[in-house]
Amino acid sequence: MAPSGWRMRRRTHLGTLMKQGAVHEAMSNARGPDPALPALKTRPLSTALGLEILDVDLHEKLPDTRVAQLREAWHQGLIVLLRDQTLTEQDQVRFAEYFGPPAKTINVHNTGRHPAVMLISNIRKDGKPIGALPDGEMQFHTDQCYIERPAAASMLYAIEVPRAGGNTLFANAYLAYETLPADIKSRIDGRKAINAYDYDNASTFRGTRLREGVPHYAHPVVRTHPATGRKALYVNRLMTLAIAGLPDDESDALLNLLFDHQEQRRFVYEHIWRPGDVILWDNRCTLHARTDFSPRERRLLKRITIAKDFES
Ligand SMILES: O=C(O)CCC(=O)C(=O)O
Ligand SMILES: [Fe+2]
Repeated sequence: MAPSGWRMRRRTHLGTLMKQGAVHEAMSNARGPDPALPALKTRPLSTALGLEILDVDLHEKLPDTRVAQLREAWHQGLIVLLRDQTLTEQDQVRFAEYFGPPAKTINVHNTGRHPAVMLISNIRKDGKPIGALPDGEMQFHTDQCYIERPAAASMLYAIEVPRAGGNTLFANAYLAYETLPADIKSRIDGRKAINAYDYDNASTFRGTRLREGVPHYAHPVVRTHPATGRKALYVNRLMTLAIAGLPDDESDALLNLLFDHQEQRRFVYEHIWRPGDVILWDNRCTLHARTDFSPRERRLLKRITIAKDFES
C-alpha cells in the first residue's frame, strides 16, 4: 500500500497535467461506457506518437472492457507505455494476448521458460551474449518486414538498462506518408520494395549487398493499416534494399529520400528506458531504432512479438 502522502502528490501531479489538457480519459470503448470501470487514463508521450497508460497493473488479469480500451489507445497512440510494472513471463504473455497471438521464438535467445519470450541483451555468459541484438546503435526498421507475414506488434519489458543511451526511437509512419510531396506519393503508390535481413552480418546496420540465402520479401511501399484504415510508409534504412521495377540508381535515390524523410525528428519519440517499463508498438505504422550505449553497461529486456492482431 502506498503511503497517503505519495498518493496525494501523485494526484496533484495528475491534476496539473489534466489542467494542461495532457491527460485524456477514454470515455467509451467497444461495448460502450461501463459505469463500473473507471475510464482509462492516458498521457501523450510526444507530439509524434505514443500514449502512456496510467494506473493499470499488468500483474492482474484485466476485464474485457479494459482490454478494449487498451486496444483503442494503442491504435490511437501507435505505441503504448506502461511504467513501474513487475511482471512474470506469464504476465507479459497475458498482456501480449490482449492484442493478438504471441509468436513462438525458435531461437537461441529465448529464456527457456516461455517459448514466446526472447531476451534482448548485451550480458555475456561464457563470452556469448545471452540475448539477441546485444550491442550499440541500431538503424530504423520494422520487425520481420523481410518475411511474408511480419509481426503485427512487438513488445519490450525492461529489466536492466544503461545509465545513458540504449534509448529506443519510435517513428510515426502514418505521418511520414501523409507529409510526402504529391509527386513522391505518386512515384511510390502501388510499388513494392524488397526487404531483406542478414542477421549474422548486418543485424544493426544496413548491409552492402544481398547475400545468398538471406530471408527477403517484397511488400508494398505504402500499406494500409487493417484496423485504422490509414496509409503508412513501409520502407526502412536497415532492411529495405530496393524498390522493385526501378533501375538501381533511381531506386537508391528514392529510398534515400524516403529514409531521410521518415526519420525526421518531428516524427520521432525517443524513449529513455527505466526498469519496469513495458512498451508495445505497432510494426504496421511505426519504425524503431536504438541509440548507442556503453559496452561496459548491462542492458536486458524481454521481448514478445505478436503474430497478427485481431483486425488483420
Ligand atoms: O533494443 C532495442 O531497443 C530495440 C531492439 C529491437 O529492434 C527489437 O527488439 O525489435
Ligand atoms: Fe526491432
